[in-house]
Amino acid sequence: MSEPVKPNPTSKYLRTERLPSIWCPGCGIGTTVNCFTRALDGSGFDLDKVAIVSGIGCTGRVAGYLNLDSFHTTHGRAIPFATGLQMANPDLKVVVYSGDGDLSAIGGNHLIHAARRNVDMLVVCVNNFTYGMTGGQVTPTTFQTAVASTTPYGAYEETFNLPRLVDSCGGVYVARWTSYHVKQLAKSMGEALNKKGFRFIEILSPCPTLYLRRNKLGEGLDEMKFYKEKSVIKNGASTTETDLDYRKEIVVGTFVNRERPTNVEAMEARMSEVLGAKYVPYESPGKKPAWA
Ligand SMILES: Cc1ncc(C[n+]2csc(CCOP(=O)(O)OP(=O)(O)O)c2C)c(N)n1
Ligand code: SF4
Repeated sequence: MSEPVKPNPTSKYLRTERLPSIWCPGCGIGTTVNCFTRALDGSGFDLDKVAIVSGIGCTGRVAGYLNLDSFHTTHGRAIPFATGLQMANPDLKVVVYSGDGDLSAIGGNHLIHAARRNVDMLVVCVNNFTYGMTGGQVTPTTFQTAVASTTPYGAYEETFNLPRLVDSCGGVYVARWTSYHVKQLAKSMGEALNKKGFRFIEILSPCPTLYLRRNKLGEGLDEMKFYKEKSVIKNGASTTETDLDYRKEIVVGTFVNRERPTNVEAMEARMSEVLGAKYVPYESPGKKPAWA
């Protein structure tokens, strides 16, 4: 007699009625979602208090597949939307989940200022080095010499090292993994979910359809083998030593885990210092203030 099939532990976190997903075979985005559901599974959080926000792009579709309060916002605007959500309801755990183009190109200004202000949110960036959804254009993370639809002779501009950028702006938790590092990624997501302030996890991930194929780098599985061979785990490494180079060593790990007042805490401290007893502590607009 055949054994009963055990339910997949991730199913309860997904809108399974929407499956199969739009992602291509070999795409790394789904693997990262699996890690995220495992992090949620181990967290013990009230899922009614976790909200997920994404912008536009293949990664931006993640919000629609998770069985949480999900918001699919406009391109590059996931962080400001998430900031409003968090300020309106500070009890929520707010997660932004989006692609490298969405977060660091059109949304780059929001990324640096949310990190500077230490807004209380976790930002997960799936970095596939290209604009997947719109046909493989160059992004701020595309390596020099890699080919994109808009750089047919190879990219030539300097690239962002996203962990270094967010660290230098003041993010309190900064990590990089690849979609090969499923155990470490799930653990890191769990750690970051449990922390306050601006947390950022970059995940290097294959886009076989528009990046790997165009650069003659094989299929998704070939890229996973590449990640396995070239990654070096250096937890606590200075982000100045984590620059990436095309097809060279990949430094992964949790680089930053520091404490700093969130933007709301900093505001409270300043206002209390200046106004003393006259200061009425911040209450979210949705709640009645304690004194009313
Ligand atoms: C204001 C605006 N400009 C451009 C677009 C077109 N657009 C949609 S998704 C996208 C890029 C997505 O790339 P990325 O964030 O890297 O995500 P991926 O698809 O690779 O996961 C662009 C340029 C848009 N929807 N809105
Ligand atoms: S185009 Fe690339 S990023 Fe988008 S689903 Fe396909 S493989 Fe994934």
